[in-house]
Amino acid sequence: MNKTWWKEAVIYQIYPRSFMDSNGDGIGDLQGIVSRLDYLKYLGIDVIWLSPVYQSPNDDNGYDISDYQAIMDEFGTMEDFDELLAKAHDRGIRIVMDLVVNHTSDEHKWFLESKKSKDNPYRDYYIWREGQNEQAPPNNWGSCFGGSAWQYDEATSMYYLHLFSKKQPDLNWDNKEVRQSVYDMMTWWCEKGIDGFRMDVISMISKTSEMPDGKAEGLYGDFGPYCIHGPNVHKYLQEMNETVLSKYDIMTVGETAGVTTELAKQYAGEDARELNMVFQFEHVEGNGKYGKWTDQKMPLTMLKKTLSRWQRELHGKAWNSLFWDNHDQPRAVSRFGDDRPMFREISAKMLATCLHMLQGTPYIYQGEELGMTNYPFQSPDDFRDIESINAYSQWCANGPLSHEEFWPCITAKSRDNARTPMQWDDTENAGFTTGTPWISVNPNYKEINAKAETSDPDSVFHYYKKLIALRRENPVMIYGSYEPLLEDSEELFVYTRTLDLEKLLTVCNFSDKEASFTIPYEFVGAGCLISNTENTYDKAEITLRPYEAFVLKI
Ligand code: TEU
Ligand code: CA
Repeated sequence: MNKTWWKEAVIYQIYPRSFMDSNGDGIGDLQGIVSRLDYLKYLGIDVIWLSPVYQSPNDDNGYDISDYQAIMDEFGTMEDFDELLAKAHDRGIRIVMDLVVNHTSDEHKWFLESKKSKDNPYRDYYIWREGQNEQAPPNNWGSCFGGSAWQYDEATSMYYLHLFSKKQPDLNWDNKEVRQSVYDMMTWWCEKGIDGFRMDVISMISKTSEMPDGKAEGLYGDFGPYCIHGPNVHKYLQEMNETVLSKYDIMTVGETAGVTTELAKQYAGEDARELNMVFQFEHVEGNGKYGKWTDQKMPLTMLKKTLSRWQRELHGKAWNSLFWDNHDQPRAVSRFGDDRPMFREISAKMLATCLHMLQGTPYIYQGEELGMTNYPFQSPDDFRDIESINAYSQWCANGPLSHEEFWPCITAKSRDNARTPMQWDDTENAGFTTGTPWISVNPNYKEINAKAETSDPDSVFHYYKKLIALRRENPVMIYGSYEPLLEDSEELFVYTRTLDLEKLLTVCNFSDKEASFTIPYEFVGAGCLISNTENTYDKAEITLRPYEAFVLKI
């Protein structure tokens, strides 16, 4: 297996709007990030993945871009960006940009032109179709954010496709000029010195030319089979790789909803000449009660089965990215751990151990390193995210479910859980802003914040710091092969990693009960690399505390 810097790196995701506000307008910004670079350096991360900072009307918080080569006014200027890049580089931290090119904003100049007339030079930059008749869109597809995936446009009496909000029209990747415009833009950023791209829904860029109705469960049909991993997606990514990516020492990670291990090897195989790695979602999707909305936990055996399959099937062939959460997911500790005060810290450390000992590049989402939790939503008015607002309306206010039925599901999964402000200290608004934050701060900031945790050696923060440091000293964490143990246990997640003569045993108790465990013979008496308790592991028969985790090394 080739050794590369991005396999050895730990990545930290910043959602700029919620990270740090420098000027008191309640919105996080680039100077805010600059002011916290030393915090990130102290944590020890190698790379920042910056969620979109481009000009945007913010229908979907920057994932609707109106100018790819300008910075969102609220976040600062291009000078601020250049300063951030330079100061990150000074500290040995690389910056990976979010590349959102499945769609643009409807306020992007390409779309403003495109909708003007059928013969506009930009017409074919987007996906326009005639309706089936006066009232009906071209087909029954529903958008990810509710409603039809087609929007009627009066100027030319045609519909355009938007797999996300109607302010996010999908680009037509079958148009060579679209592809060239995107590659030019990417080259411009690479020339600036950025260190890579996280590619938003990149598995959706190629659509089938026939667009039949999709299987409908509710009002709308599923576009998945016609738009995800479409006919030319690999061709376009290879072209992108040849035209742009291969010319720079950068890393790429594709967000590829619905990806299987087989497809991942095509997108991100060692010799694929497409991407370096992909985000897979099997372990965070599962089957919801109402679409994605559910308050059910995935059984541990299922979680392990999924992660183990990805570990084994990609080993030596493609590279995993490892994550529990991001800006679209609930908080890791609330979802996979236990955010009750008595268990929050220990379960957050357990989850960190479990993830960082797997093979792949770990991604830490801002605040995860503090064990930040889901938000205690009180009413639908608390939501800021378009997905949650639309879902509440579609399923509940104007739909089949009662508030009581839907509320536990939407609050468990709302993307706003991840988007509350970073908790820096115990002063007003958690030190995030001196103004009024754009989204409420989690009321638990007095206990859970960076200031308290950086000064407490036993904190979740210091545990992450230690895990990151261990990665530097233990190539087996990066390149070792993976073997699961106790696959049928609903309490314990246990696996080994092996590289030449080095071997690690990772044991994690995912339950709130004690669990007994027999340390395999070869590890009895082995050294302990890390543990989230003060326990020692020199006897074979042990009893793990609730959420205990440890790693032994021979
Ligand atoms: O997400 C795409 C995606 O497939 C989903 O995870 C989606 O965000 C939603 O949660 C489905 O329930 C990416 C971005 O990460 C997300 O923030 C954007 O809203 C979306 O693309 C559109 O750009
Ligand atoms: Ca600001």
